[in-house]
Amino acid sequence: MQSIYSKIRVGGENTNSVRWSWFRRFGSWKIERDSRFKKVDDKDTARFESILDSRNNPSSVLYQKTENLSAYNTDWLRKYKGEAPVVLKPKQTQEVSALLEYCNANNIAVCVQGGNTGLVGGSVPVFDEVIINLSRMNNILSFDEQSGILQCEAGVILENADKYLREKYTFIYPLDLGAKGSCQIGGNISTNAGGLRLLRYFVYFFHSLVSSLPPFLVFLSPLWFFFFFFLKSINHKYKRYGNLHGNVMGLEVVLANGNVLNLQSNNIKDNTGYDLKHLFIGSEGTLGVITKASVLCMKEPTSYNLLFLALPSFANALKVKLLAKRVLNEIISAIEFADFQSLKFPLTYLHNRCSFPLEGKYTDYPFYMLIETSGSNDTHDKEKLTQLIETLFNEKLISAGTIAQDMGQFRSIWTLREGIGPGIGESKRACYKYDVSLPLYQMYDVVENCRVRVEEMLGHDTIKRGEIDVVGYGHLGDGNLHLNVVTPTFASKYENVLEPWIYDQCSYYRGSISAEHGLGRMKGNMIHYNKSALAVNLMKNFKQLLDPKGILNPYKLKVSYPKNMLWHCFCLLLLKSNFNEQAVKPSQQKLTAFSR
Ligand code: FAD
Ligand code: 2HG
Ligand code: ZN
Repeated sequence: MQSIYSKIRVGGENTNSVRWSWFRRFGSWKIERDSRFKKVDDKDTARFESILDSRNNPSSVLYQKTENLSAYNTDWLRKYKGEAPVVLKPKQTQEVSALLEYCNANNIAVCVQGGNTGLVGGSVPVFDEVIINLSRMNNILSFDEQSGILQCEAGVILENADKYLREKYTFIYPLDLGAKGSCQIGGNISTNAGGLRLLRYFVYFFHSLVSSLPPFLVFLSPLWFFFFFFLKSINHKYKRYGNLHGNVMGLEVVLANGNVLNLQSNNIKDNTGYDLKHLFIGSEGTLGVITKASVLCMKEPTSYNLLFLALPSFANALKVKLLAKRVLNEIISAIEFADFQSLKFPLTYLHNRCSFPLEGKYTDYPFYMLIETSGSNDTHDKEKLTQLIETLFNEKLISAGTIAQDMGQFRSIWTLREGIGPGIGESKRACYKYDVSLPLYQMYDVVENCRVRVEEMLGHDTIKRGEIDVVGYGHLGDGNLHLNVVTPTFASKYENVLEPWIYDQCSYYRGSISAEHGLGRMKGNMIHYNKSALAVNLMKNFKQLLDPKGILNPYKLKVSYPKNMLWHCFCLLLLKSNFNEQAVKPSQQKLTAFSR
């Protein structure tokens, strides 16, 4: 049994992390069904059937009694299972509105579901919440070539939106991710999904008023000041690299009480009042159901290039990234990295879909990078790439490399990278996924620390024997690491070794415990690792305002403190001291990282 005072065993002692472990063990609470929520009965199902006109649309209401609902009740990782007795599939906004109005009036808890590709258990019920699944709301409504704004329903699958834009207008959707064939536009917006292409296609979205707002104003305390404070914190977090906050121009959202909030817009610029749509981007189905979206899309580049590089060390990857940004600058559209342990999975389990693009054995090189450029003049782009490759070889930063010769190779290399998660899935083992933001200089240290910890806690050679794999890959351009720990099964003996240790590491390095996948059920009550007590309290106020009965995605992304006030005050003190004292000196760490 691990001590409650478990410390970061590798990577330095950190008293703050000790506090966090302590907080988590005693401050977290076991999830129990909230007895305020009604269990669905025949009267409720009769109402659902009438709202969705199920007699004429038989697939709009599905029952556990008569159908196998396990695909809706189980998440992509097969880690979380809910028990929704019924799945509701509305076709239009008015139906979503009527369903929510009824559920709210009758205290029926709801789980909002898009493509169910989420990786933090947010898209499946925890207990018997009814599922509102958006897959039938899949119409593309309009596209304006002049503004580049696409309007569509929330259930449109990402790949379909992108295909439509490419084939009809030679435009592209500004987001790309491995789950594109199943995930939906609404789900992407609700999770504020990152992905492979956002490095480049984003728009700065807040003006200086917000970033210069003095924090002390919040103490004047009306809600709108809190709102500004909230926006300010988003602005800080996403200053440099892209996310959907920059590309979503408008939304239609159905609130918990059934009111339809129309925040749709065909304008790129619109400074009329508070920009409420940002509240719903990344809110993981807890503040409203997104039913429509207006998204700013880009003209399709006419020149694509992809470099695949092999490197001897992660430190070199960081140097390559800097050089690439200098030499390629405006044409870079993605910078990804993967260690060789990651690539083993797609190469072993998806070998019919991807192959290794370099000569020799893939295990010869510890790290790989993908650098994609997209532009409008292939000769110009290739010249820049040639210049970069020469510099990389001259400075001995890379061991080998190749450039995709045609679109076939281009796709095959991307499949190798996008296939890491699905490859792990195909191995039929369990996978603990940690999607974290870290300062780049420390990013791979955390993977190495994790290997040491696994060996220390679960027995030496656990990794060598292949019982456990610890792999690291991710969006280097965005400072986003995917640490995946592949184990034989999901079991507390593994989870206790990894959590809260990994979150403590993020805290220690001042990273984020969720870079792009959200908090969901997995990290629902761990928001305190990254947000101050004041910010969490403000979020709680918004939740209360928009969903006073808490029917939307309960038990996830929790923004409340334990009910006991004394405990609450204690937590606040604990958190406050954690935030003030958590001083890791980046400059020193930078030196350590490079002296190895
Ligand atoms: P779901 O999984 O159904 O739902 C996710 C959350 O959003 C839930 O909390 C749900 O309640 C809420 N939600 C869904 N639809 C709505 C709606 N209309 N209104 C309100 N709330 C809603 N994520 C990344 O960020 N970057 C990646 O590169 C990436 N790659 C992935 C690769 C693979 C192979 C897989 C399986 C997943 C990947 N993901 C990635 C995670 C996931 O695909 C994204 O989080 C995606 O945005 C989820 O969309 P979805 O439609 O499947 O939503
Ligand atoms: C990716 O970048 C996705 O491939 C999935 O965000 C990451 O499966 C994961 O851990
Ligand atoms: Zn990712």
